[in-house]
Amino acid sequence: MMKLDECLELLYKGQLLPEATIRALSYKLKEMLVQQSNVIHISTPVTVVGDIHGQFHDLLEIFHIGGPVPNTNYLFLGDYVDRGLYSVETITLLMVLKLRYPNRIHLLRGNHESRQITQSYGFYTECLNKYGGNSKVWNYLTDFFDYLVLCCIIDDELFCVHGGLSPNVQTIDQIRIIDRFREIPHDGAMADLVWSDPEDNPIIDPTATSEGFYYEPSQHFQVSPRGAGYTFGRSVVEKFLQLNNMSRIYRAHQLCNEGFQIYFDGLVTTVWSAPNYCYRCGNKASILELYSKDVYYFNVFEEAPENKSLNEGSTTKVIQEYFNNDNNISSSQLSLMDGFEAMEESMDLFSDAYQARSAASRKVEYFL
Ligand SMILES: [Mn+2]
Repeated sequence: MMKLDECLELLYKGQLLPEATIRALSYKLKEMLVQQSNVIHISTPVTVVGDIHGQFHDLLEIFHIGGPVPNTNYLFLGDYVDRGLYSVETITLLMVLKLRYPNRIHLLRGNHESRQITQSYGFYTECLNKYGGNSKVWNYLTDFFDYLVLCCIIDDELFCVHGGLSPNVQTIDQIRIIDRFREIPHDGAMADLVWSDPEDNPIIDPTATSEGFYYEPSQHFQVSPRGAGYTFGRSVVEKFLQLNNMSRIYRAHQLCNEGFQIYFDGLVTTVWSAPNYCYRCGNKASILELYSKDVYYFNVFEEAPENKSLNEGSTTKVIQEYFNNDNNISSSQLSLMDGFEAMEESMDLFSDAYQARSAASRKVEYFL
């Protein structure tokens, strides 16, 4: 097996590791993580990072603005893969850093660290594309995902998780007894922790009479528009924090235009770390630098220059070529979305151009 520092050298240059090395890394990490509780405890100072989604150049930018491992401690909140073009590079770099500096970097599981989800949102295809049509690397990596921890508690009072709370979880001890070494289930506590979202917008009902036009935001658990997990309101959060002697919740999982979003007067904060998400959303990103439990700084950043050249290069060109070559339907009759779907039928699924275009075509509102 390659030495870890040799792996890091290759990865920081953007190169791929050999299949056998990824197999060994996955095995070693599983050995390490099987020893860890579902809920790990760490201390400040630590920098909290939200979704990366295969945006490898933006991950390098995070280490640039936030400091490299091991000089800075990091907690990643999950969703390392899918959608971006460099999920393999992203997850393998984080894996090697975890093995090399196990106490300096911690990785939680996101809803995309799943066999089922990665088959639909790009990671499976990317593994096949980068490893000669062979799915072994995807198998090694998704087997490793089953060992990732679910939650982290910082300084005994900041609760961190990818998605949010669950109607099946009142106490943190109930999280500790989940059998997490498995694919993420469709429902139940483990699914909710990686899928749920806070909700504090008033619900507007256009059919209501004038005095009942604005409904109070729900205080409780509601069905999620994502089709998995729940949305949860302020009273759910207050009850959970009080019962567990926690002061705040940090989570990721939702795109934020400014890179972070604060709910319920600061009881819940979303950290989002994928700038210009899918190379098209135009959003900022942030990392949350926690110096102590009450002293922190949102380090906001924009996309790495490499993404811009990617965006102006292959994606735009493919889109233009598609419309230029289309003789049957005038482009004005096609919405851009329809055009992308029609195009997917005839393209090489493993090409970077396909991946870039398909990432660019996805909706973001309720994406998984
Ligand atoms: Mn997510």
